[in-house]
Amino acid sequence: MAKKFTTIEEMENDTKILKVKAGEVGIDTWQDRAEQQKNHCQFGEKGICCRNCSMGPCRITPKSPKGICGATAHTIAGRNYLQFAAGGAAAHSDHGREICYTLAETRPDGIYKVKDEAKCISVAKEFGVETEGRDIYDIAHDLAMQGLNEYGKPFGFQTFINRATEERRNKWMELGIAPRAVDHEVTESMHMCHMGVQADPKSFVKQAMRVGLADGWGGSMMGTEFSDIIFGTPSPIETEANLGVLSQDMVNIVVHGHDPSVSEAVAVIAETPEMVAKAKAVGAKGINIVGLCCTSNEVTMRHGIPMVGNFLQQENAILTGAVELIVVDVQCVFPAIGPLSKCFHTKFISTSPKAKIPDSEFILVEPKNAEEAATTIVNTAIENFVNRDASKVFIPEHKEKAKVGYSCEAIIGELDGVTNSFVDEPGTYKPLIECIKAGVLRGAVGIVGCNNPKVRADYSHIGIIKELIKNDIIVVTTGCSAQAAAKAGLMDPEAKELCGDGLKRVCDLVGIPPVLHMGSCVDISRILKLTHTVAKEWGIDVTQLPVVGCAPEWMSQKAVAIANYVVASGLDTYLGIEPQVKGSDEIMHLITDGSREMVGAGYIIEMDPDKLVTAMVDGIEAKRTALNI
Ligand code: SF4
Ligand code: MSK
Repeated sequence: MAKKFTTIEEMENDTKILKVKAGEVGIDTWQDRAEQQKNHCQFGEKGICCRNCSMGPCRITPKSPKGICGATAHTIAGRNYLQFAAGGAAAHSDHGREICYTLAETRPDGIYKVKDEAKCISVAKEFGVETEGRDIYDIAHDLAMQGLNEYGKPFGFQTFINRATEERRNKWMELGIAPRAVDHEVTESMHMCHMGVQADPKSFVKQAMRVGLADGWGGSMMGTEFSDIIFGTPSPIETEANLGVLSQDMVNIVVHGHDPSVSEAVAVIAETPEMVAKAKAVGAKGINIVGLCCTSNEVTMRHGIPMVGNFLQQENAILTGAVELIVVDVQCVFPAIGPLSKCFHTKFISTSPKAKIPDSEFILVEPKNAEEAATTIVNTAIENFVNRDASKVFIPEHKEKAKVGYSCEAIIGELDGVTNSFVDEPGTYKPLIECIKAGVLRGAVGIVGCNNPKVRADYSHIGIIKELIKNDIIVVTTGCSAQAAAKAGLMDPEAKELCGDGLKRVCDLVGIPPVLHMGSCVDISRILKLTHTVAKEWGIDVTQLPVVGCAPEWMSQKAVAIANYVVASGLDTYLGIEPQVKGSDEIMHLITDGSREMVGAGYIIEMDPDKLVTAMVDGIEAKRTALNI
């Protein structure tokens, strides 16, 4: 019998029921607050409000076309845009820095170990760390120091740019946007944005690319690779997604945020027989860890821990009344979780000094105390199980099966399994390239990014992905987009039934779903590595690949940093939410056609998801025509 996939309407109906529950306990949710925030300030929307000094704030109107200092709409919008990108690069890269510190604390008998020794050695070699005849932990600790050095080294560029194609590196050098130390790029961006410094629109856009590249090929890539070394490089694994993964009769713990160090420790401790026995002693059947946002992506890729939801589902998870404890690290955590958790028995624990949240209990989790802190957290959840109020519990039944864990290494591993059918070159993407050349696959799209209340939650992600796979375009995805796809069943290998004939054949042969989960937001660095390796193996520039990026529902500063590094890395990026620069036609030109002139790729901005996906398919077909394939 043909599989029935969860529809967006079914998900919205679950949300509606949970929203009624919110009303019953007297708490607001994002839907209420989005309504209250309407209509957004147009100066902010257009990027032409400046409050970079106390002579202002200055706002640009036809009657007041310049700020008090003389800054034009182009300077102000460019400055705001660069600040946005720098904020995103800072957040991602600081996450990567924390992972370096975790790597520095790995021990054979500790909670953080070196799980992927081969990757530790190969990455260490890239960083010039001596590996011959040395203990793996000595190598890992030296690598951690080299990684930390990438943040503040006085000279040179990010080490990982050596993974990019020569053409891209030359382009970055020629334009003066090759990424130096991560902290240097963030600081210089903020300096440029200070009152009375940079005023040239093009320079803001170029620096936004540079700080983005420091994120993508620096902080984020270290976050990904070093996490793989510590927690294991993901390989295909089965899991489930959506609110139905919460359990009626187990202790439910939600992990939320981005840095996997906390969630990994919690997952390891929760699996111990002592903890399981404790949970049983309080009447539960066991411990059920589930994830939200990118922390979820990290632990699902490595342990198959179910995904309870994405960004706009964080309140829904608590509203089920079935969550004993939610533990958060950094980024994308609504402060609203504080008052909301108080309406239920849910314990809310924050763990990073960078993200203390009112109405949460703060338990510091650092590499040195992670085991002890995670034990306290899991114990707190177990003890709280008896406080669950059955009359307040509603767990929607919807959940979908998903096959996740497609790191670059895993994709190559899957291709190797069928190399003889295509081309006998194991350890390469050659079979994939041959499929694209032959037209069995028309191309690939990397769909990433958040939810945004400005558009229907998950609607664009799911609709666009369905249309792409129908057109034989394979999808790789990360972040909240990955979770939207998983909730809709698009990561179930059965989703091949929704594909065109070519992609369906590939899914059958390789044994993959048509939508590949590549991880969290920092793991977009995996997509950089994949596309640049494919371009090298194909022998063409990245800009020529029938491959594009898409962020249909983005909202965060991190998304702008990502969009900048994806474009500067040579891939057109399709945005379903407008960047806040509309008040300056110069900046708007520079991030679209202007950037195409500079780096061979740019943004395509379209709020209508149907038109956005049509533009994407046309864009891919145009690249195919240009390649004569
Ligand atoms: Fe106004 Fe210029 Fe100050 Fe901005 S920097 S607030 S435009 S005076
Ligand atoms: S969690 S940055 S809402 S993708 Fe990475 Fe999701 Fe966007 Fe946060």
